[in-house]
Order: sequence, then structure tokens, then C-alpha cells
Amino acid sequence: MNQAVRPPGVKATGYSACPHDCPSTCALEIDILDGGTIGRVRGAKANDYTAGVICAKVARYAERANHPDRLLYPLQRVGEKGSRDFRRIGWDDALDIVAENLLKAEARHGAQSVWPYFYAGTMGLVQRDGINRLRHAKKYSGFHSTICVNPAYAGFAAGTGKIAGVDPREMAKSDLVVIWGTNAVNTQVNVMTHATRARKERGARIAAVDVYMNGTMQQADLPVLVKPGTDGALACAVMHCLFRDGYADWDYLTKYTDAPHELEAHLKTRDPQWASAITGTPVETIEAFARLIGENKRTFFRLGYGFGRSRNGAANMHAASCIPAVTGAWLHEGGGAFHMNADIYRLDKTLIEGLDVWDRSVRMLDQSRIGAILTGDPDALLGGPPVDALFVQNTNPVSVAPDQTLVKRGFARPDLFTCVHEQFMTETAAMADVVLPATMFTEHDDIYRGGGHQYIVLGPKLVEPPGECRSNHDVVVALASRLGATHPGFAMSPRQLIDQMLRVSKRGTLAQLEADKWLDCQPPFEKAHYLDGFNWPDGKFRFKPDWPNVPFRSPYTSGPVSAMPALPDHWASIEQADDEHPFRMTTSPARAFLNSTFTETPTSQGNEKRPTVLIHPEDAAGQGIADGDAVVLGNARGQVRLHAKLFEGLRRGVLVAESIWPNAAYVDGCGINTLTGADSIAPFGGAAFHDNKVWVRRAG
Ligand SMILES: Nc1nc2c(c(=O)[nH]1)N[C@H]1C(S)=C(S)[C@@H](COP(=O)(O)OP(=O)(O)OC[C@H]3O[C@@H](n4cnc5c(=O)[nH]c(N)nc54)[C@H](O)[C@@H]3O)O[C@H]1N2
Ligand SMILES: Nc1nc2c(c(=O)[nH]1)N[C@H]1C(S)=C(S)[C@@H](COP(=O)(O)OP(=O)(O)OC[C@H]3O[C@@H](n4cnc5c(=O)[nH]c(N)nc54)[C@H](O)[C@@H]3O)O[C@H]1N2
Ligand code: SF4
Ligand SMILES: [Mo]
Repeated sequence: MNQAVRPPGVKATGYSACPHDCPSTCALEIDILDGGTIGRVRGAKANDYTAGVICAKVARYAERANHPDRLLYPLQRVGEKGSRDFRRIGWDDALDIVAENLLKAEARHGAQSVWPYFYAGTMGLVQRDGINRLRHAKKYSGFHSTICVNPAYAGFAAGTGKIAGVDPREMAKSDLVVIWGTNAVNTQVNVMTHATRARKERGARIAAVDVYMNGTMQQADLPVLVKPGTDGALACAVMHCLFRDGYADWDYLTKYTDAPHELEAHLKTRDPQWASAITGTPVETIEAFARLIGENKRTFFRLGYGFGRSRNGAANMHAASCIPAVTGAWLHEGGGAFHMNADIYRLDKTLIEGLDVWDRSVRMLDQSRIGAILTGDPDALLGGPPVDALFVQNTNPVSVAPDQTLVKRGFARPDLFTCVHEQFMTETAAMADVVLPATMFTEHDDIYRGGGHQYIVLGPKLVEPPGECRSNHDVVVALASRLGATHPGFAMSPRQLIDQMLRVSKRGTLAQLEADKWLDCQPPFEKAHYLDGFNWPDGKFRFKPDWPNVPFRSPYTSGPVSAMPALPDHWASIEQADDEHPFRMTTSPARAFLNSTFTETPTSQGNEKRPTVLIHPEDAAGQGIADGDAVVLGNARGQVRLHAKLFEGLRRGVLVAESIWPNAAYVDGCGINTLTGADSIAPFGGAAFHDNKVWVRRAG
């Protein structure tokens, strides 16, 4: 902590990392006020990825940290589930009740009837993943984490063989930055920092591919507006043009790819006319996009998650990732592709996660299918016992999980015991039997690694927690002792776990990281650009993926894997619009919320105003809908009531409902995920949040 002279009321500056589920993992500087709370939060200027820029919601983090509605004490339910009727109890009593109920479930149907359920409310490796140590030590049901990354990761790794790519800072050296399926202005602002730097410093162009004219598309020189779930067709037509017009780099293709001639032949019929009929994008735009890519070898493909959240999402991600392999953009500084850096860090998390006591025969339940699991679907339970007890940290499934009606029914089960460890009384916490108050990132020690960059960043404890809040680590340790779970990790502090992990991973020590604040783990140019070959035995990029065997940490395949396209294509496995459901809807992220987080802060609520669906004016006219009208959206899964906003920046037949509002913000309490499906995406699961057929009508 820096004790230099500060403005009045500020006693020090602390260094940290943003803990939220965002690829940017910004390096932060945080004012610590005389009263021991946090004040202003700024992006660290000295970190060359963060470059002093953070999003507005985290800049005003004090509003969330010092919020009057923060949970401060353990609570026990006294009313009906969901009634928000709780009484304050002491920590010992709360932990005893939780342990007693977990042991009761274990005695009744075995350890696998307990399901630790968590996600990435904090991305800190100790506080997020420590719950796995408890799960492994107790042989509780495993967690097949699918809700976010699986389709996109599978699609990217299908070609390259791993989740890593060009240094994102190289964007500044590009002549063309293609921002595809990520609304970076909303979801990872730093991408815009580096892309606009390239534009300012070297006249680079920015192209974007999305389903509506969001903030990122508006900043693009060439916005390519597609219908949801059609990116495979766009990518094919672009590659068709590249082969046709002599922009394919045959030396590169021959040396670095598996089946270039087959690809070229296969694409002969996939021309811009063919793609235009599928994507809704004019032929001229597709041609212009292809030409821009062909003319600029230094094209940087920044591939986001958004277009993975469709039933054909993995195939579409793979198709887009094939383009730089056709042009040979990978050979050039500022050229190639990047999705995430999941595979560069190689951190040994054995002690944090208890990987040494992981019994791989224990079932892994699919996170996205929590509704089916809690309501006893035998397939979803993988033939095993029912889930009778849930221990939830860092996630809000009653709001964020697909097929919401089923999720709510599951949580309402009178025979289900639920403990939720939370910072706020979320809609999931409101369904719990015991609610435990959690610390925020400035109140506990942790370590973070960037998905959208290459830094490991330390986030030390900077202030004391309010009330009786306890960290995830402390709660896991306290439960372990009551549950008879043993593991060396339970006897260690977060700082010891961090130090041990860094040392065994050959990433230095805690003391070093504390002095340096962050650690640059960028692999060398040759590796990042796969100049020494892609991550396969023959070193060749795969135009023809072996879908079931894509290297990805998944316990099993799911969805219609055998129907996946052999070569890049439009895979028509999406929920097609039909007579009854003439519209296709995405639930793209709102700017002022981060998943369900920040929905509690008045500034974010004020910025987002109310749940809204964007609809093309001509579609609206056809349905007799005027701007601001109350409307109902529906499909076989349920109905949602919100307001319409007329918007020209999307294709006819497409609706966009920016998310994720609390369910309570909608009339009837049915949130947007009432309409999303929980059927698994091939090849490794996931939820098709942006792939929904719906009808819309004026509320009567
Ligand atoms: N403000 C804000 N920031 C966030 C989040 C948030 O909810 N709000 N969520 C965080 C999390 S958990 C994650 S994983 C990341 C995700 O961040 P992103 O990678 O940006 O992914 P998505 O948020 O799913 O969607 C991004 C864009 O994809 C578009 N899209 C949807 N379907 C298609 C399609 O078929 N084709 C194309 N080309 N585009 C499509 C959407 O309209 C949206 O504009 O963001 C993180 N940051
Ligand atoms: N319709 C629709 N639904 C979606 C999406 C979409 O695009 N559209 N996106 C999906 C995606 S990509 C994701 S990743 C999921 C994410 O969904 P969630 O996992 O629910 O996401 P968050 O809002 O990031 O975090 C959840 C909770 O973690 C809590 N939390 C934060 N830090 C801590 C901590 O240190 N300890 C404890 N105990 N709790 C903490 C926060 O208070 C918050 O309530 O949502 C998915 N749902
Ligand atoms: S951009 Fe993402 S990582 Fe950076 S401060 Fe905002 S939420 Fe956090
Ligand atoms: Mo996510």
C-alpha cells in the first residue's frame, strides 16, 4: 500500500485486480478512505493492458461495497421459501445448521446428493475454486461448468488445439481489427482501448460482427450486421472470396493447415449470395468485409463469446477462426486470432482445489441443467441419486440459469436444503434456508489471471469487512472441519495457498508479486502466433475438427456432436423461427450490469432504466406495437413481460433483450431466462442464451 500524500479523506492507495467475470481483469488502484472503506477506483496506468481505463460500473465500486443492502450477518429462513423472511443468527449456529443438513443428505442418499454449486462472481483462484477442495475431499457431486465458455472454447480449440493466441496488445500494431461476437464497449472495454489506438496511431480500420448496432458496432468502420446463429455462413463466404480473389496464402496453407484443398472445394458453393440469404447481410457488405481482410495481412481477429451462445456456436467460432489460417495473418505482427488466454498460465492448483483427492468416478452434474437436476430428471442426474442439498457461492442461478421456470421449481422444493453464501439478498439467496454474508474483493486476499490478457494480478486484502462478512475460503474451511473433511489446504491461509501455487508453478512467489503487483505471462511471439506449429501432433491447424476429441477440460460430450459439420459451414441446428414463433431473440449483455451483478446499484439501475426488447420498426408495425408499449414475449418455455423499444439497427425478425435484469424487475417476476433453453450445446455443453425463437405481442 502506498502511503504518499493523498487528497483529504484518502489515507492510502491500494493495488488490486477487478474480481468480476470479465475478460479484462483490470489492474486497479483503489483509494482507501480514512474511515477504512474504499473510495474511488481507477485503472492502473502502469499496466499496459489496463492502460488506465476501466468500466464505469467498477469505477464507482464504492456504491456497491458500501451499499446499505449488503448482507452483514448470517440469516436463517423463518418463512416460506422465497418469502425473504429470515432471522439473524450467529456464525456458529449457521455453520452447524449447514453442516448438519449436508450430513443428513449424505446419510440419506450418499455424498453425491450434495452439490456444491458455484461460478465466477469472483474470479479469484482461492476464493472461487476453494469450494472444489471441499467437494473433492467429501466426494460430493462434481460440477461440469458449462454456462459460459464451453461452446466458444471448443470452437477455438477445434482449430488451434488450445485456448491461446496473439498477444492482445498487438492489436495496436494491426491494420484491421475484427471484433466478432463481443460487444467490447459493454463487456470488455480494454479491447476498445487497444483497437482505437491502432486506428489513431496507424490508421487501422475496425470491423465488427454482431446482431445489432450496439456501441461496438457503432464505433466500427465496417459494421457487419448478421442474424443470430449465422456466423458460420458469413465466415464461409468470406473465405470463398479470399480463395476466389487470390488472397489465400498457399505457402502458409500448405505448411500450416490440414486440408486446404478440401476447404477450397467445399467453399465453392458458399458464396456471398448463399451467405446473404442466411445472414441477412447484403452481398456488398460481405464482399467489402472479405476484401478488407484480404488486403490487410495484419488483421487481428478478436473473437468473443457472444456468437458461441447458440446451438451451432462452437461450429461458428471454429469457422471464424479459420479465416486467418487462410490468409496467413498469423505470420504477421498484429495479425492472427485471439479468444482467451486460458491455456498460457499453467498454474498448479492442486492445493487450492484438492485435485490430489479428486475421485474421477464421482458424477459431474451440468451447471446449465440445474433446473432439470433439482427437479429430478434422471438423465440430468446421470442416473445417480437426487440432489438434496446445495451449497452455493458466487452465482445467482435463479436469475442467470436457462429454463428459469424449472430452476425456480427446483429451488422451491421443500425437501431441498440450500445454503447461499452471498454479498446481497439475490433471488437465489431468497430461496435459501441459510444465507451467509460474503466479503468483497477488497476485504480478502486473492490472485487473478486475465482471460483477455496475459497478466497474473494480485488482489490483497485492503480493508476490513463490514459486519460479520466472511470470505469464501473461511467458510469452506469452517464447514470442512464440521463435515469431517481433511486436506492440507484447509489448514492454509489464502496467502499461503497463493505463495505455494506460484512457487510450484514456477511463477515466482507471493512476496515478488506483492512487490511487482502483476506478472506478465505472455508466451513468445513464435508460440503466440503458432509459428512452431499449432497444438497438434502434426502442428497443423484443423479445418476439419475432430469434434468429440477437441482438447478441452470436459468430462463428457453432449448435444448432437455427430451432426457437427466436418468443415466450416452454416449448421442449421439453431432454433429456427417458425409460423408460431416468427422472431429470433438474443439476450445480449447490458452495459451497466455484469451478469446479475450491479443490478443492486442505483446508478446501474438508472442507466438501464427498465427491461426492454429492441424490435425493428417494420416488425413492430406488423405487430401493432408502438415505441414504449408493454409487450409479451413467449415460446414453449414461458412468457416474459417487458417494454418494446423501436430500433432500426437490427435485421428484420431479430429481437434483442439486453440482460440480465432481476426477475423482480419484470411484471409477473418471470425474468428473461424464462425464454432460454437448457438443452446442451454440442460438443461440450453450454446454454444457448442468444438462440431463442419467440413470438411477441402487445400486452393486452
Ligand atoms: N457490461 C457487462 N459486461 C460483461 C458481462 C455483462 O453481463 N455485462 N458479462 C461478463 C461475462 S460473464 C462474459 S462471459 C463476457 C461476455 O462477453 P462477450 O464476449 O461480449 O459475449 P456476450 O456477452 O455473450 O455477447 C456479445 C455480443 O454477441 C452478440 N451476439 C449474440 N448472438 C450473436 C451471433 O449469433 N452472432 C454474432 N456475431 N454476435 C452475436 C450479442 O448481441 C452481443 O453484442 O462479458 C463479461 N462482461
Ligand atoms: N439471459 C442471459 N443469461 C445469462 C447470460 C446472458 O448473456 N444472457 N450470460 C451467462 C454467463 S456468460 C454467465 S458467466 C452467467 C453468470 O451468472 P452468475 O454466476 O450469477 O454471475 P455474476 O453476476 O457474475 O455473479 C453472481 C454472484 O456472485 C456474488 N459474488 C461475488 N463475489 C463473491 C464472493 O467473493 N463470494 C461470494 N460468496 N459471492 C460472491 C455476487 O454478489 C453475485 O450475486 O450468467 C449467464 N446467464
Ligand atoms: S472492464 Fe471488466 S475487469 Fe475491467 S473493471 Fe470493468 S468489469 Fe472489471
Ligand atoms: Mo460468462
